[in-house]
Amino acid sequence: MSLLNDAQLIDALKPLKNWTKHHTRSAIEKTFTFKDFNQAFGFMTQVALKAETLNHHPEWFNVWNKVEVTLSTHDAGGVTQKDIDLAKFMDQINTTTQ
Ligand code: H2B
Repeated sequence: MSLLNDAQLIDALKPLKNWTKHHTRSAIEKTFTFKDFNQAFGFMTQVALKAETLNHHPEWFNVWNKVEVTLSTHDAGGVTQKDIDLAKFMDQINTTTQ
């Protein structure tokens, strides 16, 4: 899977909702805010099952109703279409407004 260059990455982010280039790393990031911990963990559970089928896994940090997600393809050393696809899935199953 090949790395997206800067122009490709900017294009790929356009149809996604509030995903941005990571502030320090070669990655993309988004913070999801849910109603409560159950909603946040339900989201994480759905993503975890999908990640296993894709063999592509998020880096994330959860505190109560917040899930901070970072996506990058470690093997490639940056952002690839795999990250875009997983980000798209997260947006699709997200029940909040972000
Ligand atoms: N997840 C992510 N985000 N990047 C990877 O490069 C990656 C992964 N590689 N999940 C997979 C698993 C790799 O470790 C296995 C061995 O295929």
